[in-house]
Parts: sequence; structure tokens; C-alpha cells
Amino acid sequence: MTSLRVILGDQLSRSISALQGAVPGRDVILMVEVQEEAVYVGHHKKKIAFILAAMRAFADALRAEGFAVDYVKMDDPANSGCFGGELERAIARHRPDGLVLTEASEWRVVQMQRAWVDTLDLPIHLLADNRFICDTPRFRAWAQGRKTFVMEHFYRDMRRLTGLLMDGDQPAGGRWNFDHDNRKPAKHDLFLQMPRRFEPDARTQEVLSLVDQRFGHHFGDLEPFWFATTQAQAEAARDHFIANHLPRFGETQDAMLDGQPFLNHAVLALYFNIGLLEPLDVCRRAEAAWQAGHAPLAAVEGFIRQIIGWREYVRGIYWLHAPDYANANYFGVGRPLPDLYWTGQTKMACMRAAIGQTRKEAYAHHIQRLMVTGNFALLAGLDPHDVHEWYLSVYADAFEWVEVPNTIGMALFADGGIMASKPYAASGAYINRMSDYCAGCSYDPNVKAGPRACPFNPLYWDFIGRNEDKLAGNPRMGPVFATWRKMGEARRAEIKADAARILEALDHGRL
Ligand code: DLZ
Ligand code: SF4
Repeated sequence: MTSLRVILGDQLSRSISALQGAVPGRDVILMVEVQEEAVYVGHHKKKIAFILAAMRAFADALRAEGFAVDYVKMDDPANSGCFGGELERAIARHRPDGLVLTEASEWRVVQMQRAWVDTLDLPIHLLADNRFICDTPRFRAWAQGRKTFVMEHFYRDMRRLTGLLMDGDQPAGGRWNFDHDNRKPAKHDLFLQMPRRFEPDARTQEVLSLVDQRFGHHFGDLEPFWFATTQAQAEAARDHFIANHLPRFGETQDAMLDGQPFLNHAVLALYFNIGLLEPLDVCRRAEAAWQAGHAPLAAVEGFIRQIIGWREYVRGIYWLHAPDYANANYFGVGRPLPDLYWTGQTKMACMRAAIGQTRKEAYAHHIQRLMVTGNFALLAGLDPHDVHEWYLSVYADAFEWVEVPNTIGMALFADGGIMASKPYAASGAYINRMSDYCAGCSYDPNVKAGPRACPFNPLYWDFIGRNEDKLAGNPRMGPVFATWRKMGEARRAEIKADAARILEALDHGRL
């Protein structure tokens, strides 16, 4: 009974369901590099290289265990370029008795897998992805009957379920959430260590040449390429984070500094999301660092919350609302994504920094994504679907299940409030408080009107004014609308005129 076991590019975990029970010498493992996955949105060059290099490394590790791995490279002349075509060819090659698959992480590919189950004349085992703490039925049960899906409530359940940072049935340290102690602005001298970097080996070098040849026109810098591509390297990156950055993770979590793309962020999401690291294992190691006195509870709690709280929660929300979620557009906006999201060329220093480092590293941290590029997209009324495709393509860690809720739900409030209790809209004052960007900007965060005004300022009030019908009833927006209503007609007209001028400049590449 030979089974063909299919492993996708974000399923690179030895413990994944599709590999459980696999027997070397009997089963064949299929992995395919396909053009379609690189171009359905034009992924960042570094992201494509990362996934392909990690796929090749994973195939080699399985071969070292004695498995027969049928690995189809992108430049194989017979490669059909898509999952379906490659599966058909592989079935013809191996004539297996059955197929074993793990459900894909995103709706689009699960539809393909379900179609195979319906149409292929073979027994197919389509198994749940076993790499999450909260499986989809559990999340549905949690969500059922709730009017609002409050992450904090879900997170507490996950703490109880995993036992992480628990003191019996009470949270360690007497509090579930230490955000109050976290999230301070940062100073320059804090960031001596970078994330762990790796020299590309011969296998990765070959992928870099391939990506350069085939996808050289895609967004982003291919080199220097330094991501981990093997499990062992990802584990070294994990250990480096725990030793060097975790102790200060919480306090600098929301800070932004020019020339410091990584600060104390883990830069591990890309490894979690393709399967090179096991989230629960990393959380247990972070907890152990606290127990050993190496990192404060506030930092460790903040980190663990991102993994067992936020990460699991967004996946649950994605599957609860897929596929419509990606098309949500609560505010009914449609300004096309401006060029500056690709070029980074703008006089706004914060946007220049966030987009510039995105081009270079395929990385920006969560506050840059949420409060700079996301906030700007929200205030300027950019088309949510365009914005979604941008985030999905430019970040190495972006897969639809995690990216869509973060973009559509959190950054753009395009879901009308399924995830967030109010829009994450902010004027220049927030960015000025949390970063040092404004000092090097052509605009001034303290100027509210006219050509020197930080564009976030008029755009913020224009957003509030034009969405009064949709937002004024929100109790959390009460103070904002109270201020808005106190403004005189002249001030409102000034805001409107400034916002119109800013948006015109945006459309003409002059902002
Ligand atoms: C993102 C990506 C890229 C660029 N290339 C491949 C590939 O060639 N082969 C593959 O199996 N997976 C790739 N991926 C990841 C898939 O897009 C990802 O597994 C699906 O989106 C999950 O639904
Ligand atoms: Fe960004 Fe405004 Fe500050 Fe310039 S002044 S960096 S646009 S927040």
C-alpha cells in the first residue's frame, strides 16, 4: 500500500499530520515548486527564496531519514506550474494506492484539495492541520453564541488549556495581561543585537539564482539573504531571541526607530508559519526563561500572548469568515493602492522607513504594519482588497490565514468590527510619541493644518468626519466625536480642504 504524501511549502514540519505513519521505502513524499504560488500575488523575492530554499532543505532532511521524496523543481521543463497539474503527473508516475494530505492553511488551496477528493479516483485522506493549539472546531465552539470575539477572553482559555504561565487555575503573577508595563517608546542605545543571520549555503544559493532569473521583476531586494532555511537554523534563531531580546521584548514592543527594523522583535513568525518552529515549544522555552530569572514576566507574558493568543485567534477568525473576509469593505472605499507602497518614495519619513525596510527585509514589525502603513491606508480610504494583496505579497511571514484578519479586521476595520472594538486610527501624535521618525520628516506632527501639517492629522479628522454615520454610535469613539462636534464649521472646512489636497498629492506621487 504505497501512499503519496503531499507536503506544501508552509507545511515543513516533521510532525505534520500528512507525515504521521509514513514509512520509508513504502511511501513517496511529493513536494512541488510551482509558478502559480509565486505569482497569484507577486510575492517579495526574499519570500519566494525563503520558501523554496526551506522546501528543498526539508526534502533533503526527509531523504536523510530514508524517505523517497519526489521533488519537482520550478525549472523542470515538464513542470506544469500549478498544484493540480503536478499532482496529476505525480499520480501517473507513482500509481499510488492513496493520497495523504494535510489541509492547506488557506481557503483557496483547500478548495483545490476538496476538488481532488471529489474528482480523483483514489482514496484520499485529507487530514486537519495538527500544528495549532486551537483546532477549527474548538474555535467555532468558542465563537458560537458570542456577540463579540474578544481576543483577551480567548487568550485566557488558551492559557488554561496549555497551562502556560499558570499558577494552578490563576495567572502567574496575579494578572493575565501585563501590557500596562509594556509598550514604551524606545531609545537608540538599546539595540545592539540583530536577529540571528545565516549565510546562504549552496542549496540556498541555487534558489537565489532561480528567483533572480524568474522573479527578478518582483518587489523587494533578494540579497543579502539571511533567513534560516532549516529547522536547526530556525532553532538557533529562536535561542538567540530568547537569550538576547526576550528580556526587553515587552517594553519596546510598540517602539519604532529609524534604521532599526528589528528592535527586540522575535522575527520568528516566518519560521512558525512555514513549520520550521513549533509555537508551543517556543512558548515553553520563553516561560522557562522567566522561571530561570532570565526575563521578566511582563515580557514573557507579552510574547506568549502573541503566539497562543493572537496567532491562534486570527486563524480562528479567518476560518470562521473565509472566503468572504478578504472582500469586506465596511467603509465602502476604493482608492487604488498608491505607488509609494511599492517605491517607498514619499516625504513622509515614517512611511519611507516602513516601506523601505519592507523592500529590503520582507519584514516590518506589527506597529509599523498597523499604525504606519495600515493606519495610512485606513485614513486615506485605500481599497481594502488592494491593501490585503500588498501585505500578503510583501512580508515573508504573510500567509492568508494570518494576514487577512490582521489587514481587513485590525488595520482597516473593513469587517465593521468583528475583531476590533474600534478602528486603529491615529493622527501624527501617536507616531511621534512612539518613534523618532518625525525628526527627519518634511512634515510636522504638531502642525494641524496647511502644507506643513503631518498628513496623518487632517486625514485623521477627515476620516472621522466622513464616517460619522458608521462610527458615532460606537461607545469607544464617544470622546473623539465629542471633539469633532465641538469644532466649528470653519475648522471642519479646513480639514476637508487639507485632506483633499493631501489625497490629490498622494494620487500624483507628490506626498
Ligand atoms: C508561497 C509559496 C510559494 C511562493 N511557492 C510555493 C511552491 O512553489 N510550492 C508550494 O508547495 N508552496 C509554495 N508556497 C506556499 C503555498 O502558497 C502555501 O502552502 C499555500 O498558500 C497554503 O495554502
Ligand atoms: Fe510620519 Fe507625520 Fe511624523 Fe512625518 S510628521 S514622520 S508623516 S507621523
